[in-house]
Amino acid sequence: MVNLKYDPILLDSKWQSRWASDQIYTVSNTSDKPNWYELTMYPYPSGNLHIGHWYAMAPADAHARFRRMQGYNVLHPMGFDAFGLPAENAAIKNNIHPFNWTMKNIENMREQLRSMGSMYDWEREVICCLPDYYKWNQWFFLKLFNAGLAYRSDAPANWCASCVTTLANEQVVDGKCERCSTPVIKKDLEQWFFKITKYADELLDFSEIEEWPEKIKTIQTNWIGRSEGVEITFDISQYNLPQNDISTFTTRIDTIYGVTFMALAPENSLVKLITQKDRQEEVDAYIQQARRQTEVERTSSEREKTGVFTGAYCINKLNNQPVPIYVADYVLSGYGTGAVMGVPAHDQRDFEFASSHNIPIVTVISSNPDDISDLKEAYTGTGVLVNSGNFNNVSADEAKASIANLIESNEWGSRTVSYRIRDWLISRQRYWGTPIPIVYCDKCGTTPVNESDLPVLLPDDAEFKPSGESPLNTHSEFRETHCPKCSGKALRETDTMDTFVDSSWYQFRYTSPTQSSSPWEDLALAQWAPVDQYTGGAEHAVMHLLYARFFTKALRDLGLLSFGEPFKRLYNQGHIIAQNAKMSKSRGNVITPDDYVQTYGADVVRIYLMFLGPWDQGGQWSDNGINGIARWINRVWDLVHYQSNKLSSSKHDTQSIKDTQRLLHKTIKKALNDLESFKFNTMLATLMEFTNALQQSWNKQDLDEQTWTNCIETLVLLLAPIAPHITEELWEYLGKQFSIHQQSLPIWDEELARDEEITLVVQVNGKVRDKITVSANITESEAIVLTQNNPKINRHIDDKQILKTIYVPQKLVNIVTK
Ligand code: ANZ
Ligand code: ZN
Repeated sequence: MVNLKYDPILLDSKWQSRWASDQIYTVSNTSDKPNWYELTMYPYPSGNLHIGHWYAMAPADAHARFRRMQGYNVLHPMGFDAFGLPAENAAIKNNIHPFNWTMKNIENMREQLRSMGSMYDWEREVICCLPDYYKWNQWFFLKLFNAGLAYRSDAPANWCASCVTTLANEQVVDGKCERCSTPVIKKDLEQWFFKITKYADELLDFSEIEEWPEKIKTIQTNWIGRSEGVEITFDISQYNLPQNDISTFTTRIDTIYGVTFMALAPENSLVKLITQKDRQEEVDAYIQQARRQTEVERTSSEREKTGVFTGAYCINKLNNQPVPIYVADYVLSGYGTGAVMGVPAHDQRDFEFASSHNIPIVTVISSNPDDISDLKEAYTGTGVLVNSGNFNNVSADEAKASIANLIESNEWGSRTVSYRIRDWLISRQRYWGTPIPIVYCDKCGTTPVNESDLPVLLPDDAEFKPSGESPLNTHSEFRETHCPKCSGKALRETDTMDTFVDSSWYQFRYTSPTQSSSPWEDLALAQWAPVDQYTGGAEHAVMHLLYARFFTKALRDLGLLSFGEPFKRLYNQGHIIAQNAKMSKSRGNVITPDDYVQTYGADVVRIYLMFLGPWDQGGQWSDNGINGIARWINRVWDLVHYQSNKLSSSKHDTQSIKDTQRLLHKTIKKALNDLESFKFNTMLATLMEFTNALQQSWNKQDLDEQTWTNCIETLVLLLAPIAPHITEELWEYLGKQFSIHQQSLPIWDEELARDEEITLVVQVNGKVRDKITVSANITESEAIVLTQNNPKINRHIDDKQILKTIYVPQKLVNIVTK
């Protein structure tokens, strides 16, 4: 452990209380400076701020501070995502009310966040479990309901038996509950949904966004999963059923002549109707077992493609061929029409299915029509059509268009677009969430609560033990109510909302968090929103980040917002690990930031977190590393405390002064450009080089006082966003005005920041062939590459063999050839 030259605990608390009493972080909605809204994802109040929180929040705070010193009026608020399961689970386990548990945790975490030296304006804090916040969740719900964007439907929902609640599709990761990893099963339930699918196309359009990681855009794009194709019907009129056709969605209508079977999802309602008597038993048994499989199992490419024949046939309208109809669980009920036209020759799943069920495999696309040999796997490439009637020898691309035309003109189907994304299921069968403001009346049906009756308060005395039923169901005082329309007896909806509803609009609430007559004050919102810079984890790609985009667009269409994207720029930080592994209690490698803050103070922890790797890639915590930072901070402390007035004027060296000035301006330029783009680690490396150079100069005593002071002040200013406490202390020591955080950043002179340039003479075999202007810092290998790529030199060495290259630093390169 490295001893610091100052008392970090004293220093932290000294400046934290000064900042608070002087209210230097209070943000006004209007200012003569331009506004900048920089937001970091708010934490769940789990009780303790862990190192992951620090890793997300300290660099974000540094960036917001940087923007402030750059001249912006910066809003960088903090709040708590306070509803949700952990509170309820902790409550059940420890017999403490979720409200009390949550508020106690918030109190603790607020103190920890303060200890970080953050610039949050606590008067803007948002806590979602308080009625003055969740009231607006309910208000938005009613607006969405009235606009047809919130609806109730009976559908097989994702059910986590451990969390005893339904989950949105986005919360099912690899078939498991995103929270607790329990395999998710399907349960038929009446649930509330938000119609995110209505915005599928718009959500694919990122043009209103200024700068998001490509990765997140790709994940969202894939999640939405837009496929253009054709919905085509196959004739089943011979069975005299209510429907005369089976409809199926395909992206490969060019393969229509290769259809040799039809496969229905086990859940497809047609299965019951079409299955022939002698097949009934086998089909029923198959459906039973399919229901027990998770979606991941069903779609796994590893798994054998199972299925059974229904005994029925449909007719391919293009060639009038009968096609046997199977039930197969690799066909999903939630996608397309829940039916697949099987083309084994050109789809691998179909190929495997056909191979194990003795179904013919007919090649209809070939890159070499003269040689159609047996396939060992599906051919998914392009080519021309074969075995395809009138379309033989037509290219697959052309055939896609002309077959679609033929189908449309015969009314056998039409071009259509399929999406993978499903509507957002927002009902949760748990207590600790926003009550859904709906009443069920025998006479009037599903009736929204009157806006004037909001909020529907979450009763604080519910029996919130999980039973699979909503806990509010057993709270008769809550449940039994009167119909808003007819005043007759009616029952309240007892499900609560997914907490992702809360986080879909919290970014707007910070602009006017105490507003009571509307979710935000329009004028305040106009000053700040949309968020200029958002930072947070990439794991939210298809949940929070997608939901918030949807919400913003829906609210825009309701006339509540004037823009369609919540976050203009997004930056995802990486993860911090320890001992080469993710931190976890069971591994025993959890780093507790408080311990380090107690030893080294907040600044050293902050600097270290920003230094240990590129922020977007994360890095590894090491005690050695933090000691290195402590040593460096001691050196900075020393540098600032050297008595610059004692620099004797006799030793000044003009060249050293010139060099130092150049280094100073280069340092400012690099540091600020790095800060701008979140490259904290290289920014800090630059400052470290700078301190080394200053130390050497001090040892040589070759600078004048003015240059020295200038360098020292600049160093402290540049470090201020990263290490707010020690820089405030040093700023005071330098006799400067409080607060350093209200100062402007140093500016660099582009001319001075440029590398000094020199002229290199280039010779070939001793003859001068060119003179080139290069940076004075050029290395030998850089110089050689530069000369060899120079066309004037090239012609002299083109066909010759280079024997050697002589390099005289700062002067010349001589290429010797044979
Ligand atoms: C025939 C065909 C031939 C297909 C071929 C592909 C290749 P994407 O691109 O993801 O949208 N499909 C349609 N509905 C399905 C369902 N409910 N469950 C499982 N698979 C389904 O996928 C579209 C393709 O997936 C469709 O195009 C269909 O198979 C299959 F050489 O139709 B295709
Ligand atoms: Zn009624």
